[in-house]
Amino acid sequence: MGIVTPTNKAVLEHKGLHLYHSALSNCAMRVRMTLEEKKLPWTSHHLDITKKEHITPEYFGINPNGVVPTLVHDGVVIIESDDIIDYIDQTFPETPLHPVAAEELESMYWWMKSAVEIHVKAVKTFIYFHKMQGKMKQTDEQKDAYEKLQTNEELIAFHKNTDKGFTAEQANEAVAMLDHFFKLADGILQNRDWLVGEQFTLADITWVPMHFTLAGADYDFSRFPAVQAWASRLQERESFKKGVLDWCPTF
Ligand SMILES: N[C@@H](CCC(=O)N[C@@H](CS)C(=O)NCC(=O)O)C(=O)O
Repeated sequence: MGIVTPTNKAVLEHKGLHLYHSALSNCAMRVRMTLEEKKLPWTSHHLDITKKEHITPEYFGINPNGVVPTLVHDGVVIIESDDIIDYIDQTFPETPLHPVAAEELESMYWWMKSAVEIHVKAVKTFIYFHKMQGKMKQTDEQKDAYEKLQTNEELIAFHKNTDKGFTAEQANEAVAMLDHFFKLADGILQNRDWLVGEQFTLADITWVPMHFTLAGADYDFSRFPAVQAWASRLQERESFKKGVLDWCPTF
């Protein structure tokens, strides 16, 4: 999706980099890590999603899906974490976070798109089932506000589940999807340090917050030792400490 035209025109006045984000959002962690890798200064607009601070007409006027993160750069509004980190990498080319070879570039975008595609069905569903069940209930007032603002069918269906609770069957489907990708990553990481080629890229930045949050929700990573070693390497990076742990020390 990338660049959108906001109906909340106030953000057009933002100068520099402004990030709308939440401490525990794995999608927002990607963006904070990318900003730290590039050593870019940014202004924080923190929204506590557990308190539904993002469910307001003002925020839906910036991000039409009402989810975090959203980046505003000199009045340009960018949504979707994979598009945001790609935008940052392209706009601030120093310290490139992408490979040069076309085949590797394609592979990097494949890992990034795959993560976004499975976000609701696999990552969110697993985490809500194992960690948030019952904790994200909305009051009738919040439900009304959400239904008036939200038009994204996938998110409407997802949030109906957060209220009544996810089933074990949905959680098992989530595990099967996650296993598929982590098994693939484990095979790749047995022979090299990063997901794509020889270089640390946006693919690693996209997937490591998923590792962090899923591990915090007790997804069993002991089955994927090369993924575990990769995550330990990543956790040593300054960008992980500042972009993830400073905001969310434990998940
Ligand atoms: N595809 C979006 C997903 C964003 C998303 O679902 N964000 C979550 C946090 S990781 C959120 O805002 N959840 C609050 C909600 O669904 O109301 C992206 O990659 O940016």
